[in-house]
Amino acid sequence: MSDKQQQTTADETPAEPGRRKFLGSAAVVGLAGAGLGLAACNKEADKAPAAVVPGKDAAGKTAVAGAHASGEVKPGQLDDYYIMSSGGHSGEVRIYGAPSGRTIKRIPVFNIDPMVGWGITNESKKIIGVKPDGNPKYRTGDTHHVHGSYTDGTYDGKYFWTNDKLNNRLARIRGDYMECDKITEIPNVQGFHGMFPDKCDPLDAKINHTTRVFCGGEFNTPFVTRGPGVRDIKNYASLATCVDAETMEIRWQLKLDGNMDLCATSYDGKLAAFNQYNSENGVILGDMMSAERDGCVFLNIERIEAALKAGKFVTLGDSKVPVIDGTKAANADPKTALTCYVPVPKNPHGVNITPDGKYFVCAGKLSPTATVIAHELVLKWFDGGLKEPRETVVAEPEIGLGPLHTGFDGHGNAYTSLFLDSQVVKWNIDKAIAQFKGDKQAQVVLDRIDVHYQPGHGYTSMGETREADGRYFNSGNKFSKDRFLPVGPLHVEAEQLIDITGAKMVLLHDHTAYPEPHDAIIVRRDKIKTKQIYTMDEFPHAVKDANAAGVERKGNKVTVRLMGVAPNFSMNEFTVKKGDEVTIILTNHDKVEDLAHGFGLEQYDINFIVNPQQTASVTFKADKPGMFWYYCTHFCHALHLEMRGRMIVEA
Ligand code: K7E
Ligand code: CUA
Ligand code: CA
Repeated sequence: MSDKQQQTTADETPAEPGRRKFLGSAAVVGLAGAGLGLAACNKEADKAPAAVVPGKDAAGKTAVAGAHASGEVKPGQLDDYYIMSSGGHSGEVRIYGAPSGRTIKRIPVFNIDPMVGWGITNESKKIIGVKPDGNPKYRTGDTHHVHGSYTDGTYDGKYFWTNDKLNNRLARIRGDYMECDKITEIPNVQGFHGMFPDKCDPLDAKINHTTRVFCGGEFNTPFVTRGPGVRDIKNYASLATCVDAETMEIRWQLKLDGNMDLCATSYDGKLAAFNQYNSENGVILGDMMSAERDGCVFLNIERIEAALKAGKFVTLGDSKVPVIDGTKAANADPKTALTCYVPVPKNPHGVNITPDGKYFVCAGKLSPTATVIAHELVLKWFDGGLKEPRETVVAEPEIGLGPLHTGFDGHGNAYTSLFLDSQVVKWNIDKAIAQFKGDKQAQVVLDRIDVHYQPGHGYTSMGETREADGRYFNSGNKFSKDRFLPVGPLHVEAEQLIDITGAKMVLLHDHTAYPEPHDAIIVRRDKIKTKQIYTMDEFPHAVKDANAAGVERKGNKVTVRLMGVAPNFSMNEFTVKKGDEVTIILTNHDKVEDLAHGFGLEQYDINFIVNPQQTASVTFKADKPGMFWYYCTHFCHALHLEMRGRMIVEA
């Protein structure tokens, strides 16, 4: 940590955003107080981290500045948390370790990845979908959010979902193999942005786990009219979509006024909230910024499901998805309304729910405020107990410029990224509510820390669960100039891990992220249970033994069944004819963890791997005659280079 950083972590007048006076570092250490914050943390750094249960200290209490408090994870040690991160327009999902910031995995989802063969193997193409020519239907995507499945209000490690803003798809990642297993294309929308799984079922008290995933449409798009009417914005609307978590089929869509940006769901399953920055329904920037207030719209899930059951929906174009009317005009009576539109200052970005389930926090973006909306008051509005939706607002503190996303520590504090201020601000929710009620003495803002630079998303360890533990806040910064070695025009993104165990936030370290992550979640490591070896039976087409292996011809379709056992393929040579459609099926017979084989076929643009006990296949046209080596691309053995064979294509 530089001296500059120490000096800029403190703010003499935290309640006044925009006016900052900096204390000397000595004063900061003094302020840190009672064994927490800077002084304590630096001391902790000198000790070797003790073995602890993740999230607990050695005595089993919720950890404060415990293992790895310095952010250092020594060689051979494991991280305490998984950071499941979006990859932005790389189209992938990444896994980092926290606190180290080490990249542990990149999961191809909407992109093409030659390393694992995503978009190249038949199995992955089946998930992505193919065009008539057999190529993947899409090659690109734009992931912004990753959220996990819940049981009892916390992660169960079963699934993770991510959105594709570009081609409007929802993808699911299996928590056991950490691989994408399903992708659903969402009809009738553009700019599918915010996404959040529900946490339990409001219709069935016995279901305390995720059964639905809510997806927002950020861009208003032509709703009914196709053809010349597509230019007329009077025909535009946005749709929220509900996807079944298990089947990944679409259950319903809901037509809304304005647009949807981010999403959060309540812990009781009753509400899903979307912040809206374009209540104006504009198509140019000036129009989208014209209103002083936009909104946060709440969906009453129970009532929407009832409307669906009662057949109160239409369908659009070729799509069979039921579309229900959630517009303001159709939902004026609170007692029957499906939706509640709460006015929130100018172009808000981000909506998050507190770990106790009581409050939704919607950040202002163009307003220096965060709006706190009480969950029970939204329900009260739906019961007819409030006159105006705005009466659900219980606080609206000024916290700084360009507030975007908020994380929580489980101790009543919120941490909001301030894009324009290049800071993260820590503020207290109860104090903000007291201030809103008129308590002028209430000290709402507790701390600020500079980040480098311009943070977008920020999120806390377990902060989206009832088990928020207040250990780390990760700031996903959008600009990194001068933070890393210059590498030409394209800059890497700067992720900064902040210790939030003390009264003052402490920057632990910078780590890099290839452009360009948005949201992520920090999941305690015991929540995730992965399998490192597949079961051969999971693959119906597995090449199980020597009898199954070999070459089979049916007309001009040739199937080549191969086994891989380090350092050999089961065949050193096979012959096909020019013009044949060749399918190669490869099963990895090694059972040793970490022993993958690859299959690269020279000049045929084929490249994929098989993990232990996995089967994968490719299909291609043998359109070039000659001899082509196939070789193992993944280092597997001392004789890995020798693991190869020849494909002869006869003219
Ligand atoms: Cu980048 Cu969540 Cu798409 Cu905010 S979003 S920063
Ligand atoms: Cu098998 Cu390298
Ligand atoms: Ca607006």
